[in-house]
Amino acid sequence: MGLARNPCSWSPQLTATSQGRADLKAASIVVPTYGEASNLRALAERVAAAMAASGRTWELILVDDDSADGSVEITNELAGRLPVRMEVRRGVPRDLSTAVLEGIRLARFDRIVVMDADLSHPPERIPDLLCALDGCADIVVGSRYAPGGEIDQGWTVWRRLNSRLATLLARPLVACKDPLAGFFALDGNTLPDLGRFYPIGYKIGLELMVRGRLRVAEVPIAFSDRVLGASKLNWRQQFNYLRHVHRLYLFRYGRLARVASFLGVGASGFVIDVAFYLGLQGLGIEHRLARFLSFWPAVTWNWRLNRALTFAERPWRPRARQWAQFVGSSLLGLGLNVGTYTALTSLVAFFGRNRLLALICGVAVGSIANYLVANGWVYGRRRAATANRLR
Ligand SMILES: Nc1nc2c(ncn2[C@@H]2O[C@H](COP(=O)(O)OP(=O)(O)O)[C@@H](O)[C@H]2O)c(=O)[nH]1
Ligand SMILES: [Mg+2]
Repeated sequence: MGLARNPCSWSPQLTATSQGRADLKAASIVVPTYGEASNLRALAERVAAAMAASGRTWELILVDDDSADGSVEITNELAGRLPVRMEVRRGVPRDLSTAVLEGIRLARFDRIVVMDADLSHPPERIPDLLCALDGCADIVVGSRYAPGGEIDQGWTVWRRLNSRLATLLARPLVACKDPLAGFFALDGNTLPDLGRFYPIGYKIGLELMVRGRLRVAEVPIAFSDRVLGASKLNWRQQFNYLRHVHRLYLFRYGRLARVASFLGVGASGFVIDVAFYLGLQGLGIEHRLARFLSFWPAVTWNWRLNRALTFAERPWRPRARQWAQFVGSSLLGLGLNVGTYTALTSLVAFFGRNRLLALICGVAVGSIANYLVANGWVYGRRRAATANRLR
């Protein structure tokens, strides 16, 4: 449900009229933290002031991945005067998204707000998010890109572009102008079993919206960059975001997305094939041998990418055997491709005159066969408990 079509979208009127009954509803505020000691006091105090103004009962749950920076001591001090507690996770991989899921699990109240610790998300807007949630949305996003929302004025062109492109990629998944926001309110009762969520990386809000099939409303916020502490966003997280989005496409668009992914991987494999074919000849290798050799990196590339992307949610299978099966299915596809071309051009006069069309038919037959064998055999169809482990 998008902003324009959504009767629940935030508006000043909605906030004002909801205020009275909303006051009765308590909220748990969940914040993942790692190395945020310098921000915790200001965060707790600003949350406390905002919640006091709204008249709601509240608790602040910090889910920390064992930061060795005095965060626990500061939280203990805050807990003496405010409803703040910290869950310290040890022995699990450090991860923002699973920290948020843990916080949601621990929340005492149905209404849950998730936000960052670095004060990029203004705590003063929490009551507005909660009021909008009292309309008819399942999740209310504190949105930088809804009308009236703002990003930090100091953002470089590169950062703006990066954020816009990443947002654009996720837009077909959910009708929300800021699907990557980390500031949102939801009702714990509308969430499916938390075990059904498999975020890879930072974008837990997107995961909840898409897999939870939540109805979304947006409240504009002014996002400001952190002043203290350091961001944990890195290149690895950005790469994981691409993997995450890819999985969500598979979830949302099913077979269509899988076929598109398979074709995309095949196209990228073709580039590898040509690159090796030309490169090896550049090294002085004879062209037929270069053709034979370039097949292997290309087929290996395709196998690995299909394993990591196209069939990412399929059960785990031993690599060597699966690779051999993939090579077999590729050779079968190649045989059908060339066989179709040969049969059409030698048996059908029309294709004899239009050999390029015969070539296209051959590629189509080979690709369809490849996909069917990969889908039904190489990567297996059966779902298992391991289906969603990360590879
Ligand atoms: N528990 C936990 N929190 C994290 C982790 N990485 C980041 N965070 C928290 O998630 C929020 C957003 O992280 P931040 O580094 O500000 O990311 P950015 O806003 O995208 O630059 C902050 O509150 C961080 O402390 C992590 O691995 N574990
Ligand atoms: Mg931040």
